[in-house]
Amino acid sequence: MNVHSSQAAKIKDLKDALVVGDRRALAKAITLIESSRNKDEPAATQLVNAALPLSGRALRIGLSGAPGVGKSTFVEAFGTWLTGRGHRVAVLAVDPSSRRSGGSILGDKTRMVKLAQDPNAFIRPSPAGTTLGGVARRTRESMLLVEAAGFDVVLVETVGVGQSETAVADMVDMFVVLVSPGGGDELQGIKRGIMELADLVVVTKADGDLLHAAHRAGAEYAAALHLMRPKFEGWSAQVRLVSSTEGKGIAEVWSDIERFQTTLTRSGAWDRQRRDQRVAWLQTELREGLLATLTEDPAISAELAKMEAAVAKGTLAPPQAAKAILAHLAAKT
Ligand SMILES: Nc1nc2c(ncn2[C@@H]2O[C@H](COP(=O)(O)OP(=O)(O)OP(=O)(O)O)[C@@H](O)[C@H]2O)c(=O)[nH]1
Ligand SMILES: [Mg+2]
Repeated sequence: MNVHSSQAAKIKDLKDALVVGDRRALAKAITLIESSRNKDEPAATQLVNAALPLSGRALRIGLSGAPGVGKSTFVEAFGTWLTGRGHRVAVLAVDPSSRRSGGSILGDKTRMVKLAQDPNAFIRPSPAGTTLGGVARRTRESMLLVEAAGFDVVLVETVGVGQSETAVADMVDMFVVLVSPGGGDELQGIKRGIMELADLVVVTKADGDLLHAAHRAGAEYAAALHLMRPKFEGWSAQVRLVSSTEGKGIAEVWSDIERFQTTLTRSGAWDRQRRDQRVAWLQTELREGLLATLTEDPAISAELAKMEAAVAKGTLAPPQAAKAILAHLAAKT
């Protein structure tokens, strides 16, 4: 057997094992696609390809919110509620800011004690990475793997910083923004762009002393959302009050999600969004691949540096420079 076919056999074994619910195989498969080593890339690509026909049947939900808003506690409450109803829940994260070498995972695990031990749940912290693009790409691929492994609800969590919300919104069916009962002040601080991505807003910690504030914040968010153009025809973003610690509002969140799915499925927006996301993913890969090719080829990257210098000085127009570099690329192939 040559090297290629033995590798193909290994990938097939790995895929077969994860499909029948072997958690270690799933973890190993994700580790493989997260590997940034060039030599693992062909195997990783094969694996994602093998998983693709078995993926796509899960409900993909993005969760975003500022640090401390209660994301992990919500995932614990919502996730265990779902597994209690027969769902299999995978939790993935996109967090380019952290190296995730210990501290944060530990923090998450202490907030998700039950879910972390639940045989019907799978929790995977954010892959390490320097660029958001790299982290997001690996999370997208992991999503296909957990779906192939039979998880029917995928929660993708991100901290509300920078561009990570957009990256997550681009890979999920429904985007949920978590906000704290801080109300007015916080509303000012939250970037409008994030609220525009929201299909559902969850006001967390709606319990005890914070209950009143949560109601007030809920009304303010509802008023603010009312002024925004709906993302999808027939669906305006809802606001839900939730107490993860008391388990209140969890069932309502799920019924919102189900109504969202029904509404979008009926209008065709559900499939359209999935299709658009697949094409956008291809375009992202192409863009990144092209850039990598440009910088990896010594001759072209030298040319690129020269062009950049000329563009920086203002002696060469950027479109002209781009054309010249593309001509080099075309000559190469
Ligand atoms: N009263 C109350 N406190 C909550 C609730 N949910 C979370 N908290 C508290 O809020 C704090 C932050 O909760 P986390 O779940 O760790 O928040 P997070 O958004 O995951 O935070 P990061 O991972 O740091 O971004 C903790 O002290 C929780 O106990 C809730 O429903 N009610
Ligand atoms: Mg957390």
